[in-house]
Amino acid sequence: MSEPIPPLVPREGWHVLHLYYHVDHGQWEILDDKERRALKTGLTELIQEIRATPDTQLLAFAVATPKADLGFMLLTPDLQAANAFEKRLTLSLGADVLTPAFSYLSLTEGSEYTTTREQYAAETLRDEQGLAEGSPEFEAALKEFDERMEHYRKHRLYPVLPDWPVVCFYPMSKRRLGEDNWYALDFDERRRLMKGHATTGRKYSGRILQLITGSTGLDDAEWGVTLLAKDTSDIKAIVYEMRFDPVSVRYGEFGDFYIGMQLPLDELFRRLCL
Ligand code: 76R
Repeated sequence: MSEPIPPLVPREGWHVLHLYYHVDHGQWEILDDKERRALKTGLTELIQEIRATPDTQLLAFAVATPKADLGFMLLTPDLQAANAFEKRLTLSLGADVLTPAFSYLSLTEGSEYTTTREQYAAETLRDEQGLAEGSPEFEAALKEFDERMEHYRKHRLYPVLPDWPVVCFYPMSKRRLGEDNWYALDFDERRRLMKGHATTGRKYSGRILQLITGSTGLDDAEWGVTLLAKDTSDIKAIVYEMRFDPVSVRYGEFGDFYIGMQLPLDELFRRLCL
C-alpha cells in the first residue's frame, strides 16, 4: 500500500476556499427521480461529513444573481483535505451538473498592523489617557488589552462564522501604480492609514462580520474579503463608506462581487430547482 499523504497544514491559520457553481439543468434533467434523490442525499451526507471534520466549517448558499447559482465557503487547516473536498463537491450531483463559475483560495491571517502591547502602553495609555506607567489603572487597562487582543487574534486566524444569511465575497488588491503604490509606503504610513480604516470598520460592529483572508501567491488578488450580514443594506453601506476611506480611495482595487444567502440544505435544493 502506498504511504499516506502528509497533510498540508499552514504554520498558522486555516485554508479558505470560496467555490461558486452554475447548475446545468440540461444535465440534471437527463437523470431520473431516483438518481436525483440519491445524488441529493449523497451531497447532504458529504456536507455533513465535511462539517464534522475537526476545525472545519462549510457555509452553503444560494447566489443572488446568475453570476453563479450555488456557493460554498470552506475553512479547513489541511489543503490536501480542502482539495479532496472540493473535487467531491464538484462531482457530487453527477458529472457536469455543477460547473465551476468562480473560485478563490486564501489563508486566514493575522494583521501586521495590529497594535502591539508596547504601542498601546505608550501611545494610548500614557500619551492619550495620561496614565502613569505601573499605576493600578495602567496595569488594569493593559490586562484588558491583552485579553481583547488574544480574542481578536484568535478570531482572525481561527474564526467561527455565524449563520447570518447574507454572504458577500470579493477579491481585493492594493494598487501598485506610479505614485499610488501601497507597497512603496513605509510601515508607519501604512499603519496610520490602516488605523483609519479600522475605525470606519468598527462602526459596523454587530452588523457586519468581516473576514479578511490573504491570497498573495495563492490566487489572483491579494486578499479575499468576506462580509457576513443580516441585512443587505449593511453590506451596501459598509462598502460605500469604505470607498471614502483613504486606503480604498487611493489604493483599493476590486474584483467581482458575489452575494449569496446561507440556507438549510433542503431549502437550498428547492431554491436551485434540483
Ligand atoms: O481586523 C481588525 O479589526 C483590525 C483592524 C483591521 C485590519 C488590520 C480591519 C478592520 N481591517 C483590516 C485589514 Mn478591513 N476591510 C476591508 C474591506 O471594500 C473596501 O473598500 C475594503 C474591503 C472591508 C469592507 C473591511 C471591513 N481590511 C484589512 C485588509 C488587509 C490590508 C493589509 O494587510 O494591508 C483589507 C484588504 C481590508 C479590507 N475592516 C475592519 C473591516 C471592518 C468591518 C473592520 C472592523 C472589524 C472590527 O473591529 O470588528
